[in-house]
Amino acid sequence: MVNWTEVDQQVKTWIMEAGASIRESFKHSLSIHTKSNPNDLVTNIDEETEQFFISNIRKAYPGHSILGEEGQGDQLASLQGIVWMIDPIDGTMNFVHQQRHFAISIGIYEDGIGRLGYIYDVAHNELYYAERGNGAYMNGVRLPSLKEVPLEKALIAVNATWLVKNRYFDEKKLVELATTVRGARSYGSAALELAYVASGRLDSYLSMRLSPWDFAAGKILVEEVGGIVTNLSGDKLNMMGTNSVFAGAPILHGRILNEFLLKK
Ligand code: 2AM
Ligand code: CA
Repeated sequence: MVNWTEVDQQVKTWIMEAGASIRESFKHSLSIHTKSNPNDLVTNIDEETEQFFISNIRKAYPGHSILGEEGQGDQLASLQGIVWMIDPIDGTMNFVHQQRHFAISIGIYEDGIGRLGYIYDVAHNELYYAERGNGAYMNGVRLPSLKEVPLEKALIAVNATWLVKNRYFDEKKLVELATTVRGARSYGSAALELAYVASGRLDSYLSMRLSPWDFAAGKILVEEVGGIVTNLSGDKLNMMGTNSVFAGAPILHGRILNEFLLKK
């Protein structure tokens, strides 16, 4: 049996330690490389932070599996058992260019079900976390259930680059949505954008293509405050591969889905 209270205390200690070390790194120059394309960045701090979590998890919980953005974790054949989904720095481009608007994101799943989720806004020292069945919190304060807002009063987040022609989704539907709602924003960190949905700072978040470590923690947070997280077709997310992601309170989620995303 897993002692979730103990795991929770342990993760929070590690996150605070990693966050302090990332803030300290602002004083030093970064080593930046590119991954799949010239705009897909990774730094020595992404790699060192992932390694920090992985070595701690392996020591404390040798039976658990790890899925990490920087590839230092395990190759998983299934989601059986306990799986840690880690993004050491979500929003690496913001980290490099702005030293803010990035987060450490950790989701802990048991047999494919999200148990604990953490999103730490390192620059603002804001820790969002949720435990399945026990609510979601920001710096110890419980987050209320999501309030429904009408479409016309909704503030949504969608990456600006998806509003121009792209190979994943009909951009015209997204432009229509973005110009119907009250406002559209692009923050550049999927984890933070999901934390903002969970805390009511945003009413919905849409992305065309994310990996499990980008949304693992955010999904738990949003669901704990009564929200819905699916792909852009309204289907359940696949926790083992890339997905489009769409989050919001149930009525707003349904309206956006039916009136914009699924519209022929
Ligand atoms: P990252 O910063 O950890 O790469 C940017 O809109 C958001 O999408 C970030 O959360 C970013 O995570 C994520 N993302 C996932 N896959 C991406 C990719 N191939 N290129 C750019 N951003 C990606
Ligand atoms: Ca990421």
